[in-house]
Amino acid sequence: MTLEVEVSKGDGPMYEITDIKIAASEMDQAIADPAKWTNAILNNIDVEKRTANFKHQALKNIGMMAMTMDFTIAPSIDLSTLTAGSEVQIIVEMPSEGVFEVTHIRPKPVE
Ligand SMILES: [Cu+2]
Repeated sequence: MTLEVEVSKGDGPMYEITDIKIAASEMDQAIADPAKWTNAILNNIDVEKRTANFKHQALKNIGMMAMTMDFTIAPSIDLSTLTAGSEVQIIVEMPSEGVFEVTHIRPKPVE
């Protein structure tokens, strides 16, 4: 991870860090592409199994038609931020044959 740090000279002898941000990585650029995201409804969450059931629209990157199914949830996603019944957008990847993992999830943007 690359950090960008903004430093300013204060009134006295001290320098002050006035801003820190994470430099845009390739993944950040990928998730900025609206075509990567698929609309879905989060039906329910199984916290113990780290799976969730979604009604999802077609997932072009893995060649899957629209349906309702369970997905594993990537370890980077905090399950406490998810709300059953909410309209969301997801990015799904297939790390191995037959394994479907939600790698990113966000609330559906207001149109
Ligand atoms: Cu599916």
